[in-house]
Amino acid sequence: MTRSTSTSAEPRSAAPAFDLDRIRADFPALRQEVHGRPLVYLDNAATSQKPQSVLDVIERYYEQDNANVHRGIHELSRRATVAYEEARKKVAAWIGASNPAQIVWTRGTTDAINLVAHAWGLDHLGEGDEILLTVLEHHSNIVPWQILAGRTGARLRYVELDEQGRLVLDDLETGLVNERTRLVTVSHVSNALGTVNPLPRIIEAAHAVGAIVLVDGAQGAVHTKVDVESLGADFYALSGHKMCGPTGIGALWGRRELLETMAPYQGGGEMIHVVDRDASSWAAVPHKFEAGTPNIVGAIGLGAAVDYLSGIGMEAVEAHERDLLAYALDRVGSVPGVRIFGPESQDERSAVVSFTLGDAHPHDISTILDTEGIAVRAGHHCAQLVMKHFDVSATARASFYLYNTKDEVDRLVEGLDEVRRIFA
Ligand code: 7TS
Repeated sequence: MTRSTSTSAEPRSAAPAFDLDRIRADFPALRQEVHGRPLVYLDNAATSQKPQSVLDVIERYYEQDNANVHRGIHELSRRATVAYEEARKKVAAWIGASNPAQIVWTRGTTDAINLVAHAWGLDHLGEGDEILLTVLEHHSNIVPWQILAGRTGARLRYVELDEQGRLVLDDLETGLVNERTRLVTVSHVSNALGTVNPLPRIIEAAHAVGAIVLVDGAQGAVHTKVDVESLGADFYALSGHKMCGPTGIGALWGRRELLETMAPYQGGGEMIHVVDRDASSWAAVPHKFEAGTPNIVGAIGLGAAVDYLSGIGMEAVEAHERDLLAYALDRVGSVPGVRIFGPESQDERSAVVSFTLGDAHPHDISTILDTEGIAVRAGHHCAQLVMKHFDVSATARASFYLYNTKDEVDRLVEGLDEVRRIFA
């Protein structure tokens, strides 16, 4: 993640100043009490809250424009189609893709990864080929490849982690990436630890042996400005619900030559050119990968989320989160008995604090915090290989977003003091 080193006194962009009170007021869900206390929502790596502008766009679509896309000549269908395709352009611009046709709508990151595993993997992998993953991955960037390996005879290999939860990349140069490697798949940012992976080095090593690279961007584009074209990966996957958009929508960006030569993922309406009795031909990219009635309102809602985040400016979001993370690492780290997982250098981490507290089980930590109105996630975070690496069954995880405050970090720390009292 590129970090801005400028201070808040220096103008960074034309975006308006970062006004935290105004931003919080945009999110209705933040204005509630939970168990009699003002909600402190620190489970943003799981999903983010939604601003009013996104909720309004969804409501307006159903009230006024609801129709199926790409099929009707009538006015409502025209409006729905225009809004749906405009949203695709917004997501493309958001991640630096010059061609919106390279954005395939999916249900989310998981669906995008499965799309690549099926539509690319089944045709390109065989016995003896290697898929390189990392121990840091979310299960959705492991299990699809295991299934694919089972079907094709390909072998899975892993980049290991060091004691700080960073990828051991020196292994890339000593044979882990080799002439048998066909695909390297890696997260931009770890959901379990917040580790920010050095993508350029990984992409360079993969491309040097002719392998393609998929980046799981579920926790990446959410927090930082991404430019897929200069990044140079072959696929980038993201989920709308983690970046202020609705659930059930996400996107896969892919290199055009790959998307064009890949087989369809699913068959059905809208993905065909001509259907005959025994065979059919396919619609152009990206529609070839979008069988059936899509999540129209999801796409439009994600477009509104992109508008919202663009209006604030990702540099400002990043600077705020960086400041908050420094404060949280310091405050949570000073609670007696706390062990924080992940890189020591803040430059190598994103807005996640994954921790344990003495002998308290993370589920108990989370339950006690919940009684104080504080939402954190406890468990393996769909990253059991990471837990195994650190020899723990679970951690508690506070994950931050643009609307979180230092006061909320203080509330978290007070909650942890309560956990300590109970377990003393
Ligand atoms: N990859 C990463 C790095 C993730 O963090 C997640 C979701 C996914 C893939 C899957 O995304 P989905 O939108 O398709 O479900 N991560 C989490 C989490 O940390 N807690 O709940 C979901």
